[in-house]
Amino acid sequence: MVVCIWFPLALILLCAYLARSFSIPSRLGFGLGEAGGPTLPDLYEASVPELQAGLDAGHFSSVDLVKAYFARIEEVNINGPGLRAVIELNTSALKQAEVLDIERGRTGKRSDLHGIPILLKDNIATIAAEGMNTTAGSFSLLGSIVPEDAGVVKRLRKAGAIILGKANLSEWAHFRGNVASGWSGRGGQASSAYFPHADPCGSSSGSGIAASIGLAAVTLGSETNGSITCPASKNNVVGIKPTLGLTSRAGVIPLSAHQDTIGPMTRSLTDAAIVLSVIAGKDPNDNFTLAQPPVVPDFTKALNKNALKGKRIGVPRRVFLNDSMTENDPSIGVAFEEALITIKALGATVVDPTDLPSADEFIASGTRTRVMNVDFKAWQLISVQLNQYLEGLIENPSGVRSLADLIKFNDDNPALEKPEGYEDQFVQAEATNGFDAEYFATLARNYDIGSTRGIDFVLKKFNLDAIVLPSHGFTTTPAAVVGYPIVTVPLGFLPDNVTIGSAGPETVYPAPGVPFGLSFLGTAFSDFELISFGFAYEQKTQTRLMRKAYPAAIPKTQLKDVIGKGKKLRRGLLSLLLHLFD
Ligand SMILES: *[C@@H]1O[C@H](CO)[C@@H](O)[C@H](O)[C@H]1NC(C)=O
Ligand SMILES: *[C@@H]1O[C@H](CO)[C@@H](O)[C@H](O)[C@H]1NC(C)=O
Ligand SMILES: *[C@@H]1O[C@H](CO)[C@@H](O)[C@H](O)[C@H]1NC(C)=O
Ligand SMILES: *[C@@H]1O[C@H](CO)[C@@H](O)[C@H](O)[C@H]1NC(C)=O
Ligand SMILES: *[C@@H]1O[C@H](CO)[C@@H](O)[C@H](O)[C@H]1NC(C)=O
Ligand SMILES: *[C@@H]1O[C@H](CO)[C@@H](O)[C@H](O)[C@H]1NC(C)=O
Ligand SMILES: CC(=O)N[C@H]1CO[C@H](CO)[C@@H](O)[C@@H]1O
Repeated sequence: MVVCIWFPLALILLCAYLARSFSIPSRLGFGLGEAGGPTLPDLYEASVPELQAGLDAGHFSSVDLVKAYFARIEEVNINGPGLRAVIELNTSALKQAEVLDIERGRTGKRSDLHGIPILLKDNIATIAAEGMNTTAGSFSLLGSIVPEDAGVVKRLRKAGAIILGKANLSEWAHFRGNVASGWSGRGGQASSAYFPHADPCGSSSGSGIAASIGLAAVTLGSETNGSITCPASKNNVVGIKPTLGLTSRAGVIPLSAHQDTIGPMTRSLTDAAIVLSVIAGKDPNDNFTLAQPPVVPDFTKALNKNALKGKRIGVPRRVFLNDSMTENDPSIGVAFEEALITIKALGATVVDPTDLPSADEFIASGTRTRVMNVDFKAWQLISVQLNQYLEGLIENPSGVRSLADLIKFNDDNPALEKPEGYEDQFVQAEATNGFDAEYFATLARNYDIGSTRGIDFVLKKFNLDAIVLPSHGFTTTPAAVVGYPIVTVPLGFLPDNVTIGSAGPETVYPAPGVPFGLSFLGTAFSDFELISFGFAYEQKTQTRLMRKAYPAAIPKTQLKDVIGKGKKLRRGLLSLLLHLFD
């Protein structure tokens, strides 16, 4: 078309006419919107299918998308409300976007994520040669050279996704004792976009915040115990904590091989299903993935509005819905009861109650020692795995190569890695030694309380397809200890008159308007079904857009602000010419 523009007028008209006859104009970006240009999606909410449609039609390019997301991050990350959701940007993202745009034009898109910008939690490794660090938020890993991309990153790259940058997190995925959620040494204190300084939850805090206001098209988080579910819930987005072994943890800074999972955090289940379909699959570098079913489902096939029809959904009330134990605001319970009515209206049978025989064993007080024991044994594993990760680095300028080094680094650098009493868990993990009989007994007991007398027990006893709970409280723990999936979707918002509480030195919770989610839980590899149930609920209720982020936290930059001026002129001229042929 560039050629057309500079030819004599007659030829221009001919070019334009031919282009129109072959309906090329819309592909090249001359589709006519209200103001003579195409209607561009609002990046606050834009879904992956909408972005793909615009990219395919040539209304904008991936370069435009990267520019727009960079500008949106610039507006609110350190500036403005200072949400501190993003820790680092990928300096080669623009260049990559250009290459992917050209490829789209020549040979079409590789996948639904072709040219789509994604933010990764900062514990997911990306090769250092391309200029980004992988640090879990800690200065002790700044400049470290990882041996290779994380398994999920390899898949994203192959699918043509653009790695936009790294998201802030609760440092070391919250393995820092009593430190506020969303705080890391490198990234500072992140906060939710729904109330100034609100606790974003963690540890995938930045991923949740970034997804909630469109700082990227989609994001990835990781969960060991609640770290996708809770920040998804508190930031009004969808989260999928996949079954352990569905997504590879290779190259992800480890906490527990028996609990860690990587999953999408997005504004809709449609986007989450698209991302999960790309990142799921076997990886020889994470042998837990070898146990997954032979074929990775196309999770977008689960997006069925009628999926709850004829299904049986259980409500495990004891402990999990007892506010005096969960300390959930009563408004969450009220919204949950309404959700049950919606689920019934969608054609499901709600079986209520379906208590977990092991319920009391998840309470933090009373049987605290038991839960602590579980944690302690997880720490034993961390001491092994984290040491392996640190030893496996090709280079680490801080010199940290073991958990012992890490404890020393933090002690030596209080100004960077400051919070008082932070290293309790590191010290305790370091104090463990090897896998003894008690360790294996604890694993067995976890399986017992999570599955045998937990989730699988009630699924079988009441012939259920899934169980449902508010996403806050102890909800995530039974699934965590046995590696079962959770799908969380927006459920509601704390009322405006809620009493503001403190969540840390710089954060508040509860606070007015802070979102909360609804979790669907099931057995191993029921991810597909849970996605379908969440989708039916999401589509029926459309809760997410019932409340937006506070005004200062909403970035203003849109695609129209970044689409190249030169291109705009060309587009304008051609639009004019095309009108002549209408
Ligand atoms: C990553 O860390 C190194 C220091 O080791 C720094 O030079 C580089 O700028 C960092 N990358 C980014 C994108 O901040
Ligand atoms: C930057 O983005 C490009 C495009 O996705 C990707 O190939 C590259 O690996 C990214 N850089 C890093 C450090 O992740
Ligand atoms: C993975 O490998 C380890 C030893 O390398 C082994 O103990 C474990 O059972 C394997 N897990 C699976 C799921 O194959
Ligand atoms: C809720 O928990 C409290 C203890 O914190 C207990 O006294 C009460 O009986 C529980 N309520 C129900 C309905 O189980
Ligand atoms: C998981 O998180 C919940 C909620 O923060 C907590 O009560 C529980 O003790 C944790 N469990 C484990 C095994 O880490
Ligand atoms: C908030 O308002 C609701 C009704 O609008 C009321 O039921 C509730 O008690 C109020 N809560 C507080 C903390 O004032
Ligand atoms: C991308 C970005 O804004 N990164 C910032 C994250 O926070 C640290 C600490 O304030 C800054 O140094 C980075 O520039």
